[in-house]
Amino acid sequence: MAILDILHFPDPRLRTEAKPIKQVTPKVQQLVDDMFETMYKAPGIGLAATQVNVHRQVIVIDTTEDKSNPLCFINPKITQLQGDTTYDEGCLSVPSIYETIHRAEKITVEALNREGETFTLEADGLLAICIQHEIDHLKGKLFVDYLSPLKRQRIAKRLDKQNRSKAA
Ligand code: GNR
Ligand code: NI
Repeated sequence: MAILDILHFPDPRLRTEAKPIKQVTPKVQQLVDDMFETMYKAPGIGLAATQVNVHRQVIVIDTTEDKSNPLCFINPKITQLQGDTTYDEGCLSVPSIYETIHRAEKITVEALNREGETFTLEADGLLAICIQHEIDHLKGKLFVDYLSPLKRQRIAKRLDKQNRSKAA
């Protein structure tokens, strides 16, 4: 197991589109395990491979407080979207920024699990929001993209300074 480094906005690598996983090999399962460890340590409720600079379609999520529902989505596809909701979203790649974002309220998602088996999940509430947030990452999209250009620019400037002062 290993803790992986998380990229921070406005790092251009966060804009990379993730490619599908052809086969769920032990190496992919190792990535999933490292992503869970990285997400729990952060702590966060979700993590997309894009955020750890791996440009493959892999997501891990656990929205519970006691780490009791680890979910892994490989090659996820949303097959149904229903309703509208808003939530004050944050992102491990956009630290200390929280903004109200509109999303579908209820979704159906199809994916492969850590064993490479297909499953379908209906989700609502925070889980549905988190799945949409993570699938955006795989497309190179961030929650700040839903804000006005001015707001996004201000956030980029602030984080760019932080990124520079942290770079070795
Ligand atoms: O930890 C996280 N919390 C969160 C809160 C509201 C909406 C989405 C999220 S996901 C985020 C972790 C993260 O950045 N995943 O990509
Ligand atoms: Ni995020």
